[in-house]
Amino acid sequence: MLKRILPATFQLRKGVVASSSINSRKISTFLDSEKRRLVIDTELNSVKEEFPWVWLRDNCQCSSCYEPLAQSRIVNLSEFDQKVKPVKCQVTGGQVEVEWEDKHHSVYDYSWLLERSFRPEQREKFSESVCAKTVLWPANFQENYPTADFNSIMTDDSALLSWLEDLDKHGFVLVRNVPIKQGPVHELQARSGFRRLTHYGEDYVVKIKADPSNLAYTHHRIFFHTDSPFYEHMPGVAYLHCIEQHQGEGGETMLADGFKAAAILKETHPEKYRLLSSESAYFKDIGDDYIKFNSIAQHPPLVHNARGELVKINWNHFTRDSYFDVDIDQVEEFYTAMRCYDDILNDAANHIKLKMEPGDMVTTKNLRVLHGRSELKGGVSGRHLHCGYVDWDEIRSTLRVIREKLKENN
Ligand code: NM2
Ligand code: OGA
Ligand code: ZN
Ligand code: ZN
Repeated sequence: MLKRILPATFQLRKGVVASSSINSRKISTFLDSEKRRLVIDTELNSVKEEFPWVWLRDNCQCSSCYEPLAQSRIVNLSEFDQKVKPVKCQVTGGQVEVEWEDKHHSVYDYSWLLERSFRPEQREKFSESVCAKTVLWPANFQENYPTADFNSIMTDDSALLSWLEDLDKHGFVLVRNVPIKQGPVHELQARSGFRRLTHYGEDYVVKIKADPSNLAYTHHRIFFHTDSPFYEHMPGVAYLHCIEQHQGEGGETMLADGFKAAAILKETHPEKYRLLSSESAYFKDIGDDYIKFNSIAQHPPLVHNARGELVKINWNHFTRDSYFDVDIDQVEEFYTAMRCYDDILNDAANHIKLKMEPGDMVTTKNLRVLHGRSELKGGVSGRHLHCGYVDWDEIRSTLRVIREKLKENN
């Protein structure tokens, strides 16, 4: 059952399980009727493990409750009494057996239970295995940003893993030595997940176009932004492959760590941070490209998850709508807060700048890192990027698949 890399403390415990200590009853269990929990007490570790009865019953692994091939629960919440009580429990041969008052019988691997410990430290470890802790860009990021080699990513699973881990940790990796033609974006999308379709198509070309459907297709500068906040579900990673660069001045890529800028805002202007987290703007995109589109979504600029962690930035002045669903008394404060965050992004200490060369590909986690482009001076340009997106869920999934694959091969 146990497939993940286990934290050190856990391996110790697994060792205990594998030994005869369970059979020699060094591990005791008891039923705490007041708290309605199964308590497991090991002699070797003073820490008690406690499991709520309702959770144990909900996670019974027997064939009437769980389908192992589909790894799915097959009993509905309505199909067991949430107040059901165990009448007996015992630990034998690495397993914890529970007999319930309704005659149901459950068996859990001891190690399986410990992995799912409710202790905050264990929950934190699991949470970090689901999503890497963000590493904010250090002051010298301009000189030290992560890079990856296209060919290595395509042919070597450890190189693929490093690229995706860097993307997970830092939100930006410059991929180098990419063949200078349209195509490699598709190869990298397929290697890391699959294409995310948007109303600009399953890929898109950034060039100066005669009939631009987006500001990106003009010579104008594009200030710091995350792509497509006009969607409820924005694309997770943007792949921007340079096939031809602007010959004159401009066309540089600017990148800013939106989470770092937010941390600075929180520290220096907590009220403004709160406002950008609790009030929303509309973002809209109307036009005709891959399909005729009229997209509109409402988001706070700073989005947090149920753990209170910042998880997503919605920042795009060129698609921010003029409709504004904020109490009229808060409008000025909202603008001041936006301006303050934007100033932090624009502070040279908080962003990096690079002018891609043909064969470079910017890969950027769109939920966290803001990108921009300086004006294509002169207005006429052969600059040509081939671009695409992959959803962040697919990147996280591929990360885990490749980790497992590399572990199995070792
Ligand atoms: N493009 C480049 O949010 C945006 O408008 C970003 C998206 C047109 C696919 C640009
Ligand atoms: C975009 C974009 C940057 C560039 O296409 O979304 O931001 O360098 N382009 O042209
Ligand atoms: Zn069962
Ligand atoms: Zn963009």
